[in-house]
Amino acid sequence: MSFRWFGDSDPVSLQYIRQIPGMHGIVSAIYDVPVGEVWPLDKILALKAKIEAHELALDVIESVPVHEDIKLGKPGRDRLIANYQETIRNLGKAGIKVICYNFMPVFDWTRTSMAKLLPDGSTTLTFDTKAVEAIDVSKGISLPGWDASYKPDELKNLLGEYADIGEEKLWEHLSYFLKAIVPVAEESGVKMACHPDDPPRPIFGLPRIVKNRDDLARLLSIIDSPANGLTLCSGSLGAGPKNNVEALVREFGGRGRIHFAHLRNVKVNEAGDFEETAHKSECGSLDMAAIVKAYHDVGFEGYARPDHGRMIWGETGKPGYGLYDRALGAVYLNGLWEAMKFSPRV
Ligand code: DNO
Repeated sequence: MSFRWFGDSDPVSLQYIRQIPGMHGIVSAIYDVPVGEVWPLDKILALKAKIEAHELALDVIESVPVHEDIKLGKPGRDRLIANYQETIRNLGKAGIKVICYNFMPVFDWTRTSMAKLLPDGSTTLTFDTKAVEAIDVSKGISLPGWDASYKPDELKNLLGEYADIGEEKLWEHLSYFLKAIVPVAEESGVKMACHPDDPPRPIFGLPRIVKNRDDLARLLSIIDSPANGLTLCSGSLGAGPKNNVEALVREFGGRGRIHFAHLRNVKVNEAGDFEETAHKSECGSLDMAAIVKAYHDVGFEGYARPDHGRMIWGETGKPGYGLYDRALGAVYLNGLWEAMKFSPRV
């Protein structure tokens, strides 16, 4: 069990994370190296030492971001890929076991509200399909969490560059990237773990290719190596009304290709609108016990994290990444996992 921590600026301290029962490790990243540049070994080692001083492990990195020029297949990509390879080598030298990344054009996870007030007084992240469709991309995109990420012109240019990149082109670019980095990950003793698209569908006319069972199977078939694996995010995939997360765990976990489990619950409707909920099965649409059981049945030995949580008990901080609800989630998930010892593997 692990917990995401955003470094020294994170309002949640390592000390508090350490106090969560059954907490083994931290999932983090180097945040002050520009996307596309090499993560120096000394920075990685310093991060690791800081975390280990709190008796926590740093085995998983989330994420090493992929530069847009790699996703766009631009001529400069070879230099950026060489840098990515060097970062993988450095992470391997520091003993990192799993690197999470994603291949979503322009936007990483996207929500329409970062703090929807729920009847019990907690707040949560939500996604409303109609609100996203109503946005006129040509006039600029204002979305919570993204407002300050790009200057309007920069965003316009970037979206323009993606105009001729359909799904098949994006697959080609992913494949080019994986063929270059997976052998380096193998040599470095590191496993790559692609995070699915969140939400699992195209947004703003941008292609998205890691959305469902067939996409995951296709990604894994590009290179049939354990170093080419998945971060299976129950909340992201679970927001696709047709995705069956338990079946995905059985299929891809059974093949030893899930290295990192993101475990959270969502309440989702037919249109694909969703709200992030507390972890317990009855709170959302996903049967968390069945999902954890599937991990147990396939003999999962990878890493997990409670992923997001609501904001409860008056906490303020980074939406989705407060201490309290994630801690409750971690303990709930550890409880389910411990109870699996009474459950035969099927
Ligand atoms: C959201 C996260 C994602 C994830 C990246 C992985 O909270 O799960 O931002 O870190 O997509 O590359």
